[in-house]
Amino acid sequence: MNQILSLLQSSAKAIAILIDPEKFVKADKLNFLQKLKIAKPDFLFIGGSTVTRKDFDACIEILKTNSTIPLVIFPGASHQIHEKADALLFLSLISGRNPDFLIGHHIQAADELENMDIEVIPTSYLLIDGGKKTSVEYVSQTTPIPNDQADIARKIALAGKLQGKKLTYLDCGSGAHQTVSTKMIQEVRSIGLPLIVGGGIKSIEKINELHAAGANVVVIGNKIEDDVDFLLDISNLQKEKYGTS
Ligand code: 1GP
Repeated sequence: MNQILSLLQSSAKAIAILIDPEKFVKADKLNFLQKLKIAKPDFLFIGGSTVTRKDFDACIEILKTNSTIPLVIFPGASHQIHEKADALLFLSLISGRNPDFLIGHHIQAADELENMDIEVIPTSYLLIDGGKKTSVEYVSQTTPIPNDQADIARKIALAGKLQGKKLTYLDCGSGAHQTVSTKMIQEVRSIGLPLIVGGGIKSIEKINELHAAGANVVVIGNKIEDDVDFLLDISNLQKEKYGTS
């Protein structure tokens, strides 16, 4: 039952759209879902720093009813679990030293996850300075890694790999001014785990640049909340990659 991990491992130049349920429930869902169908991203990630269980569950139900794109939980807290999702990134915020985000939320979720038919993917999560204080930094009360310290990021990700993590996620946090640097992507990719990169990515040029540097999956959240038509640009990118069918 490692379908999503295999998909992530074999992904090159993949795109994930991040949906924050708190914002999604208030948005024009029909318009979003129509454009999502056209864009055909490789993954949908769902999660947020301050989401209620009610909004989270409602969002999963809507997405699973209206889309066949693999749905992956990117949880901000232990209650963001749902058996209709295809997988859950079991994130340890190993760039920080807050025990709640290293192991605390995981313990709270463990029994429920064990009894659920959902793929759980151990993931190293590293918060990188993106030029502004983001919700993740505030909520987790951890200090991000300086953006120019690629070697520190590599060492932390390597330690995560040796602990058994299957993926690395480098994140500048939602709405960051600056994205993860190409140098950091190259360094972290050298440890040999699939790499997800997110935070502050707002253009097709930037997506291409981060893919070329070695990111297996690039995550887009805020940009689509601000401009849903960006999904149409993503559609063109996906067509170039996979052909028009
Ligand atoms: C944040 O990686 C995600 O955790 C996405 O960031 O919302 O800035 O695209 P944006």
